[in-house]
Amino acid sequence: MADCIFCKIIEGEIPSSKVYEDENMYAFRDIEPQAPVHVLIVPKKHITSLDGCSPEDAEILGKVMVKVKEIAEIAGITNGYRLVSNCGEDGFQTVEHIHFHLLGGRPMLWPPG
Ligand code: DGP
Repeated sequence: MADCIFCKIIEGEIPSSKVYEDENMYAFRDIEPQAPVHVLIVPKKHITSLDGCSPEDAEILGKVMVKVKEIAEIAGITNGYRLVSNCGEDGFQTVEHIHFHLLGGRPMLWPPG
């Protein structure tokens, strides 16, 4: 997607601090970390959000989910984490390419606010 910032990061047109990459996903450090460890896990396919995904995306999204624990380990998380996908206006989604925030390195608050 030509004007998508995450597509540009995946293509290497915008620099990022890579944590993990395979044929399906790219994970990198968030530029505005909300926790001591804050990684964005982004499917390489340009899906806009959870609202924008379709049944054909189930395989790739499943592959992301089963890879989370490995990415957490690579990122240095040792005591649990939170995985968040903001969706739409009330979800405070700011980049319209589906992504999962992997947050760790401190106890998380609940409810999240
Ligand atoms: P969300 O608000 O859920 O759509 O999250 C978007 C996240 O993307 C936000 O935490 C900041 C991060 N972000 C935006 N632009 C860049 C960038 O150019 N590089 C990196 N590393 N992160 C970015």
